Amino acid sequence: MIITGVFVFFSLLVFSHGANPCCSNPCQNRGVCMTYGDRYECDCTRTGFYGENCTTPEFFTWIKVTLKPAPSTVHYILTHFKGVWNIINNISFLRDAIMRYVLTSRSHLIDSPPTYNSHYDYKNWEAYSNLSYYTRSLPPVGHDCPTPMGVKGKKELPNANLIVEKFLLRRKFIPDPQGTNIMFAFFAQHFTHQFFKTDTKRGAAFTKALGHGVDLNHIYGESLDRQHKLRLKKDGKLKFQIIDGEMYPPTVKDTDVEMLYPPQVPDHLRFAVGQEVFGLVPGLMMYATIWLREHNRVCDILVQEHPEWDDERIFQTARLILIGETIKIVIEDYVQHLSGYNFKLKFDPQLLFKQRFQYQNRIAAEFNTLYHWHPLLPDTFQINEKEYNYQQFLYNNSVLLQHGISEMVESFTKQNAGRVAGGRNVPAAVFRVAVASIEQSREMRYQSLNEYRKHFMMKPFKSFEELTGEKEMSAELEKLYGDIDAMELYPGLLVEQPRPGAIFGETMVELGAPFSLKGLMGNAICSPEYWKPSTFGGNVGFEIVNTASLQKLICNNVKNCPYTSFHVLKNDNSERATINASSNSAPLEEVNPTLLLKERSSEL
Ligand code: ACD
Repeated sequence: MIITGVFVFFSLLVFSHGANPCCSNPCQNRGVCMTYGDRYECDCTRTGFYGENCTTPEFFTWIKVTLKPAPSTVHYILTHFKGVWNIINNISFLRDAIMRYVLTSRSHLIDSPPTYNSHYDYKNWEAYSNLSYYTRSLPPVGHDCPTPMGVKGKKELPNANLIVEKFLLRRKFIPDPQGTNIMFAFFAQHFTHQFFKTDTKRGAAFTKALGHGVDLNHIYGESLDRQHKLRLKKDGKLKFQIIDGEMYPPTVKDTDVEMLYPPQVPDHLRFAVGQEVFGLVPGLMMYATIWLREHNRVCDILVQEHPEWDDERIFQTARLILIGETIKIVIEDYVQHLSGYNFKLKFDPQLLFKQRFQYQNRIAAEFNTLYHWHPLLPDTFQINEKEYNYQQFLYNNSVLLQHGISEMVESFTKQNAGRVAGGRNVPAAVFRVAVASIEQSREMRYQSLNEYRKHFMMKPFKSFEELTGEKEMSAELEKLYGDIDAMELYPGLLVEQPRPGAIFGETMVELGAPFSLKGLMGNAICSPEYWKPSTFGGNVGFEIVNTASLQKLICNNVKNCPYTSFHVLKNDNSERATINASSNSAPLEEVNPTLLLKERSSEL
């Protein structure tokens, strides 16, 4: 009786006023829609546009819009003309100016301070201040809208299982044409699991990673309690154990920290690290081990520099150094590789010191969703001569001890990862994860792919054929969704036509780059007050940050200093020649990493 009454009340409320006029997203160019009874108004303040729907450009906006090249043109220029870029890369004021432009133009697309969350589609203090939520770039579609995408498309979205089966599931492994390797895939998974930590008990809208960025909680633990359990309390170091003369993480028994392992895993293989899920894949534990070694190595250096400092200060300073190293590696190795640019990206916080830029970050739910790059995963994992299927590989830390980190690095560097965009490349092993990505996006009431494209300054797709660049999938998608303006974000990103020879389509880069660069450069260590030698224990620590690279991280911490990179060897001989020149057989103590790196510098 009461339930019927409540239903009638809400029905009257919705139908007596007609549908919410903001459901049709009438306000363009980032204008904000607000209802007044049955009417709406667009708030065009500081959008550079005016008029009822914020569609008329002000004079300077008109000039900017007219002169602004399309993202595809910019991408083409950045990925071609290698000779010209080689010159520009060596003229520091030009390289700096371009990098500054990349950073500011990307990060200005992210609202900072953050605005909405998955439960609030209007600005309010709760949404701003409650760090347990992922923020949102676009507010959720109103519950009172006629369709899940607002007003476009059908009343019900197609079955999520069907979408994954028809468009996302791998038929035959499609290697990434940019040559991305498994070393990259595991780095991505390891690195992002410090800020994508959905609080599944509370729902997809919530996060357990309250630092909202690169704070290395995946190394040091999210809580102070976990951190202290992982610390040795001597010379700033983390606890460790030595196996066959090499450093590995301590066990759960040694630390008393919680880790997720199935019951059959024996005690001696229950390694304990900052992130509780890293027992899942040996690739994650490999990186956890490498960063553990790096932390303790940096502590040794700091102790030498500062014999007067206590354990706490050495620990805290080493953490800041590792944060700096991570950001440097992510920009100059990882994003550089993904971009495919001939322009050489640069990590230099000083570039932003005279710009309008906020040193804060809030992880967005959409960033988490778009980062579901499961097509990267291969069908099996190859280490040296041995091939592991998923069942043999998952939760199997014995892989680390059997092969050692050096062999793992060598093998993962050689193995191709899959192409992310273009459709049909998600391995069957993670079928459920892909379905969950779609279902959670719906639970959070994401707006359509085209609304996200507009928000990130791209033209909306006019047809499914324009989205996929082919006829078969696009015809089927059209049947299921009915309208290109009702296409969902996550499946849209994965079926999008990749750029020529690239891992991603346009939308992934144009959405992913702003979230990434804002998140990396918005870190406190990049701010003017932090970015100075004393923050990092002096010039020696500052130099560690400023010269960090993936290859150096490996050389300094892995026996035999194996060659590594985020891509498989290219087919050009120059790369092979430099690697052959530096044989991989010298033990770490005998190698001068700097010399080795110089030899390898043409590829680094
Ligand atoms: C640019 C630089 C090139 C961008 C190329 C690809 C970007 C695509 C997706 C995101 C890539 C990487 C994410 C890396 C780091 C995330 C850091 C988050 C920190 C909170 O043209 O702008």
